[in-house]
Amino acid sequence: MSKSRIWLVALAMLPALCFADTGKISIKNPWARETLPATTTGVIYLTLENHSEQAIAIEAVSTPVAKKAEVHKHAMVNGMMSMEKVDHLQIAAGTSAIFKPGSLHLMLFDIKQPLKVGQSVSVAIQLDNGQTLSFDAPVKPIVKR
Ligand SMILES: [Cu+2]
Repeated sequence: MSKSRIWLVALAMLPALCFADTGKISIKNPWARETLPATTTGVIYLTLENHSEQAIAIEAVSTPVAKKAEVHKHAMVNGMMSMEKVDHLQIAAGTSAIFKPGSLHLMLFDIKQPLKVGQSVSVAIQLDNGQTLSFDAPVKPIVKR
């Protein structure tokens, strides 16, 4: 391969590199927990990685399967495990927010129909930097812990 040809190949790869650069915030392993027929709330777990050099915050969460979605965390209140809404969850530069059972989760209210294994839920997370992260969370069975 001549030198000029190598250079051309390098140029051709540039757009791909630029694309990777905009993907500094990534979603890993999203999943929604299967719901029982009579329940109207659901939960979604995922890992949100902030590979950028700026802190980000979650402004809003939405999904077509529920009327409302919020960031929640579990907390001990007077010796009782409860959960509360987290406004503007901050994710520092170079860190991840791990949403998992017993910890942070995306809470869905007034789901329109039960979430069944095999389906997937589309979710949009709006960040304070103007970016919206859209992804599909496959529904997985309720795991006994
Ligand atoms: Cu919750």
